[in-house]
Amino acid sequence: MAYRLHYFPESGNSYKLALMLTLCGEDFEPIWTDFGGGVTRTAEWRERVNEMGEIPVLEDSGVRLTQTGPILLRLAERYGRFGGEDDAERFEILRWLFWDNHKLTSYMATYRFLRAFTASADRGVLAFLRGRLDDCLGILERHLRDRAFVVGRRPTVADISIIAYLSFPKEESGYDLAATHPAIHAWQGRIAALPHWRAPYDLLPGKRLRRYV
Ligand SMILES: N[C@@H](CCC(=O)N[C@@H](CS)C(=O)NCC(=O)O)C(=O)O
Repeated sequence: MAYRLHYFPESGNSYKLALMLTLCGEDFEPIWTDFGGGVTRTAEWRERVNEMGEIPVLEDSGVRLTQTGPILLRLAERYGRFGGEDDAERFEILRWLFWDNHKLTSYMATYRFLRAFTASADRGVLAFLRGRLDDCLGILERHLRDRAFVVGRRPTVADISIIAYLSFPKEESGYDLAATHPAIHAWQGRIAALPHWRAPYDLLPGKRLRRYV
């Protein structure tokens, strides 16, 4: 398989796919994209690359795929790695992928972007998003208190999806999970110990967005 990943380094959604491919022992060609310069908002990019105007886009032997949830599931099936072993596990993986896309990733991506990568974020908006995130992280912390991974006894694409935005430096997110969320922190250690694991900015190189914090 030949993979090309359209990404920008701060994109946790891109990290989900980069990490999955890397953990599966697969290479990909990184295609740095000028997200900060607004390229994904142009009509031309939306017509040519992704009608949804989003990063990441994974080219899989020339076919452009978007939305990390279904892409992760397809890769899990292709490589026989990080998928569910039975119907109950597959249901749980989907349940947590939907939760991550709708709640944790959505709030964290927006909060971190406003907090760290914009010049003057609205304090009221930041406070609202922080409250939503505190709740999401509390839910994840409770879930991980008595289990090693999000679903079952092995890591799955649910872990890879959920952990992505929690893997960037605490200076960006404003969350010191090692200090405040011990179960999440221990789970991060288990994922980081998987063979081939790499940190986000190792897998997603290139020019960064300007950071304001
Ligand atoms: N659910 C999508 C989320 C993708 C997404 O929101 N990507 C961000 C960058 S990490 C983006 O392109 N945002 C542009 C926008 O929301 O306008 C996925 O899983 O791929």
